[in-house]
Amino acid sequence: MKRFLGSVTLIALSGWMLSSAHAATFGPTPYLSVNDSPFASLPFGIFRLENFEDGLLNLPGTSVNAGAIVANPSGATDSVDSDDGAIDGFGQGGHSLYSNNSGAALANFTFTFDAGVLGGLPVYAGIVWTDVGFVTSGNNFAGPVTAEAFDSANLLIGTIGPILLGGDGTVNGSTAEDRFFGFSNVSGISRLVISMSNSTDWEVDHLQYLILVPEPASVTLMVGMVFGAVVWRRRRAR
Ligand SMILES: [Ca+2]
Ligand SMILES: [Ca+2]
Ligand SMILES: [Ca+2]
Repeated sequence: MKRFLGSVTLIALSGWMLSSAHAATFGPTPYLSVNDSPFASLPFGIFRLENFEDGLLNLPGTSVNAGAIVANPSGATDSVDSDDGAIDGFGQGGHSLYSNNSGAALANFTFTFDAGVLGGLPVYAGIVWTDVGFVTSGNNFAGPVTAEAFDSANLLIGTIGPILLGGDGTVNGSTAEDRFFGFSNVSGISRLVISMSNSTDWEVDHLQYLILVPEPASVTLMVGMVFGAVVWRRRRAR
């Protein structure tokens, strides 16, 4: 897991951005790097990104359905473009999460968030669709993609799609077709699902979420800052 360090210090517990709507959907929108995430630059919360570049899904409190495998760099791998060090129209030099057509053959990736580990459920969560290869209906290298999110009571928060993706007609890692799907929910997102109805040979990347609960180290830092300010004021008062 590669941490998105730029957001670690952005901790403000105000939910003002969420107050205008209890739930919303984001995308599908083009995505070549984390800079294309609508969540990464929000001025509050803790943003976490899983780009699979260490070969693992090891984002805290996050799991995926059995059978999903991380694809290593190869001619057929379709990572988010920037993960191989250059936004150049291709993601073959990065890692992605693959549906394992010859093994588990997944028609969906289901990401589950553990509120106990995270200290609360994400209020924003997203995933990037990057490629499809062989299909069971229609034309190869294209198919309908649907994303859904659910709350802690397993109620549907929202649905995006189905939308036909795969416009490049190849499996050679090209990235112009890659699309971000995301959700927000003020009471939390417990599960994020992305699925294809005509393929078990496809890839996703850049699983991401934002939580409003500070980490213990951050709490310590905040408490330390508040304490320091109180001491400073007392000394100044004398
Ligand atoms: Ca690239
Ligand atoms: Ca990647
Ligand atoms: Ca692609």
